[in-house]
Amino acid sequence: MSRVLWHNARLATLDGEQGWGWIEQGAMLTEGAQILWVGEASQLSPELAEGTLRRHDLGGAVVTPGLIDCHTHLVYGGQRAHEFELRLQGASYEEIARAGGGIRSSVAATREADESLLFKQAARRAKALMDEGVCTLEVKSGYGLSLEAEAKMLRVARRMGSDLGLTVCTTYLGAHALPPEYADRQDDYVQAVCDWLPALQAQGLVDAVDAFCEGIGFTPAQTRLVFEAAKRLGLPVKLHAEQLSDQGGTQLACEFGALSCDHLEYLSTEGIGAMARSGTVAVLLPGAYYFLRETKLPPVHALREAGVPIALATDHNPGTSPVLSPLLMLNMACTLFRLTPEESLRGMTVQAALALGLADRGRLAAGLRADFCVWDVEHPRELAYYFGRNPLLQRVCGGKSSRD
Ligand code: DI6
Ligand code: FE
Repeated sequence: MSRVLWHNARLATLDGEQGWGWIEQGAMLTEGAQILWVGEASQLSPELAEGTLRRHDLGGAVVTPGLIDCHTHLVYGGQRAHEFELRLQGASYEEIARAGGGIRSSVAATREADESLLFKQAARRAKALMDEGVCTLEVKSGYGLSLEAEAKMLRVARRMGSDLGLTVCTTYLGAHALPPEYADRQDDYVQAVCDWLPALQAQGLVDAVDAFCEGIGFTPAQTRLVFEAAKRLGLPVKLHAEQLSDQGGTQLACEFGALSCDHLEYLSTEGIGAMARSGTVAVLLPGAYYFLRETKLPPVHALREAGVPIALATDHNPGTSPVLSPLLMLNMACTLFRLTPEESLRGMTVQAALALGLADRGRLAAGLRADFCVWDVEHPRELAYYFGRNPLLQRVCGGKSSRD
């Protein structure tokens, strides 16, 4: 297999518990989709470099691990700019949802859209994320809410993974909202969500299972049934938890060893303790916080103190976070949530990999996937500093450069 040398690079490997993992005069050797060696250029042994087919002089640019967006709802029909206008006139997100808008309006548009259109629209969004350095993307279902429409969404997500040159992890979010045909039959719907899961898994469409545990979503008791169905099939779980209120969903998710709990603005002290004990990642979503003009901050300081890993994601969705800029999320995590630039970059690399249960990426180290970004900056802290500027020079996913 062909070896490629990337040299004259300033590396932020993020390897190690803390710090940037900075290597001022760095080099990296890749072989196919893997990193073979990373270190000081002067330490590269001639034997290892032997047989190198190509050399890329990166001109002193900064290299970081490829970005990982570990929470998105990228596949859906239509858009909801009209609800944005309604909110500007004073309606709340909950009011719009209870009046049959919100998630359910995206469900209607998603059911209507044919698979090729859904793919085309979702691929365009994925490309926007990739243009800012995303190499790995999680995509949730949850706008189909029938077996066939959920399968359609998940197939679109899988196809993005095979056609676009990035890794896509799929998450089944059947328990996102109550579809109209189940009006006043919440428990029957939850049963259906559980019943559909084996078929979806058998089609290879599900990597993890999520639920929207919220006053306007599903109760912890209903969420438990979904998690039990996941557990029976050996699937990992994650949860939309404590976004608009404290339902105690986090403690439940941690009982099931959840990979992550996401949002967490209303997370309690008990919830934090449960996360620390189960090693569950806290995924913070500043885009939704900003777009809903929330004022209750997630308990960042307490999460940090408890040693809970903190990840960041776009939560791209048509209702509460129509953002397609992972770099803006780095900035907002600092300005709104007071993360440090280093924590924010770790949140979209090292910790985001943990939130997806992926051990083969998120840092620059020998043996990991060759997923990395080359940036036109002096120091990686600038990635969180600028907003509205995209300094990406090239993105390499599985050893393949966006420039080739
Ligand atoms: N993620 C979700 O699933 C809900 N909020 C969030 O941050 C709502 C998505 C939507 O309104 O379509
Ligand atoms: Fe979400």
